Amino acid sequence: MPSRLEALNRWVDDVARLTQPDRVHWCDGSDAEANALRAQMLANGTLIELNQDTHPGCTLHRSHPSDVARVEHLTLVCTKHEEDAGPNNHWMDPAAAHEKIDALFAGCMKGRTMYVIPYCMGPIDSPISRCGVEITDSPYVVANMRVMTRMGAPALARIECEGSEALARGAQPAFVKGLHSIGELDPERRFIMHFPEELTIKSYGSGYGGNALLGKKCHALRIGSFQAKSEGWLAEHMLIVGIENPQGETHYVAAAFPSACGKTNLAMLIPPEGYREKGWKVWTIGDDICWMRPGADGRLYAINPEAGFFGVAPGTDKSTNPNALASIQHDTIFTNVAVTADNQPWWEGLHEGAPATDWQGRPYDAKNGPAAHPNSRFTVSAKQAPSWSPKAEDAQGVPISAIVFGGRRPSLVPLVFEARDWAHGVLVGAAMGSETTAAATGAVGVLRRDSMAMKPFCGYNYGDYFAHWLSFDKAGAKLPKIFHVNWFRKGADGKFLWPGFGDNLRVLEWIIDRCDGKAGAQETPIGFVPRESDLHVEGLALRDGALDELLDVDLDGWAAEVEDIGRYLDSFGTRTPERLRAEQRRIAESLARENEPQRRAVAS
Ligand code: GTP
Ligand code: SPV
Ligand code: MN
Repeated sequence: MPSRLEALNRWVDDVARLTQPDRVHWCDGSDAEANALRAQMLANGTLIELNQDTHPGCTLHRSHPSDVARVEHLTLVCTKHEEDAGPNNHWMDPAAAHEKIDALFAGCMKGRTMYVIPYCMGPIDSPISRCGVEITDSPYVVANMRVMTRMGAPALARIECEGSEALARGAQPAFVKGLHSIGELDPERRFIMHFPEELTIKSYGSGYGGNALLGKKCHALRIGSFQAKSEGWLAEHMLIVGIENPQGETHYVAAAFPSACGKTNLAMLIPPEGYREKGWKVWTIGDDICWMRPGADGRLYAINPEAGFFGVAPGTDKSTNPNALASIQHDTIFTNVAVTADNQPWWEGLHEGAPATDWQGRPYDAKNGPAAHPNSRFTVSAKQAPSWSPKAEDAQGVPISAIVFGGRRPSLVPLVFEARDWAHGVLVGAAMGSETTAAATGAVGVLRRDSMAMKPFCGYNYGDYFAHWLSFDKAGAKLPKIFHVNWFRKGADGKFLWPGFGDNLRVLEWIIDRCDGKAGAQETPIGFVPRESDLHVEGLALRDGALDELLDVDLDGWAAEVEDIGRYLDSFGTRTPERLRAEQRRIAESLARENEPQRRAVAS
């Protein structure tokens, strides 16, 4: 069923000529197609059937042991001018990049089937949604894209319709073109190249997650952020969650945390018992990516461009994320988890069962490290989450009341604080830092700046990106308030001070009440911080002094932090907006003023 759109057929023909597959298959997204692919993958070992009595429809995929996470050092942004990619990206000249990667693609699909996957990111009828086509030689990618995106015939129809409209206007069809091959899975020849000016992605040599499911990070964030800048919207690495209070009012919150820092968990949070009894409910709109734009009333409206969750398995348990655990009991693809003796999926942090076979298929032996890979994942349709919101299918999106930034900060950064205004909030997002996690290859636990949790995903110069964020502050705008949270503060004993998970609702409640002008706070140089009495923590088992520590603003520590933030802003040179530098100076001066009386007191 090739397309009626000539530009699409021509590109598919060109790719087939380059990669030389034995067959070309256009994916229609039907059940019959999915079942046939699944049978084929079970037969050749790409998928392994899990216990069908306990986990009907569930399968396991073991990726190549060297191919288990995103590879940031081989992820490139290829803009005409190097400064447009910025120091936050690895850059290559577009012509050189095409030449280099096309040489790898040449003949790489011989003996394989080439799948053409038309997909839509976002509800199929939403004006905020955008379409793409991924060409891949991996049936595992097809199976995942079917869960993660609106894939198949309806997406193709939208691409054709938009393409004809564009041609009628004298413009070119504007779907995103993604070309992917697992190649020979050689880590030395593993490139993920983005050509934002051409709406093109080329990924070679990986079959894993964000490297291979091109609708996700490559399209919805790297190409998406670039499109968003030129069209006046935002493509962000954020969850979207609805918090319904006992009065039945729902506030929507968008939160940016780096990879493996708690987005899926917060998006599916179950309120603590006392809150549940009073009638609090939590609704999931999205767990990883948020596209938002100003509506006619000046508020920001958000959609989740994805249709499924590609979630971190380790740590998912009844006690931490019961909604996620309930979602993945059937019709789920597991990648790189361990299995129990009776063939059920297993990972570290799951309290039921014990591992018999590790993620590489070896008999489990603690000497080999964790049974499940720390970045092992589940792929599941969002519809399977008990907390899935009907509003997630709304073409107009949901209005955002608060934007939250956060990362893994073992020290210094309080549990929560509120920015004074939008410009201060943009600085708070730009200055975000977090310890690295297993979601990308490389060292784990190293503190790095990760502005708006977009370091690996911003498809252009961070300086321009900060300016784009600031540009939303204009007449008539009713922007969300901006906050920063830190669930990962540790005490002297190295243990987390805050219980996290469901109890994070206590912090969200304060955030929402601040938006409604109903909660108190103390003004400090870094923003508004709740006093102990402003948070509802009755009955919560916190260690002695923990809350005091969690809400403390260490002026000396912050003075050093803000100085470092200044150096970080300087690293983007003249692209960093002056407004942001002024904000940084304002906070540095305010910290110095606050410190002054203390210093004098110590001296006398
Ligand atoms: P990506 O899919 O990589 O973007 O990750 P994510 O941000 O969705 O992270 P996720 O919610 O999957 O959490 C990753 C890890 O952090 C899991 O092992 C969780 O158990 C743990 N985690 C999540 N929320 C909390 C929290 O509130 N406190 C603590 N201590 N750990 C948490
Ligand atoms: C992340 O790393 O932020 C993820 C997983 O959400 S991946 O799709 O592999 O990028
Ligand atoms: Mn993510």
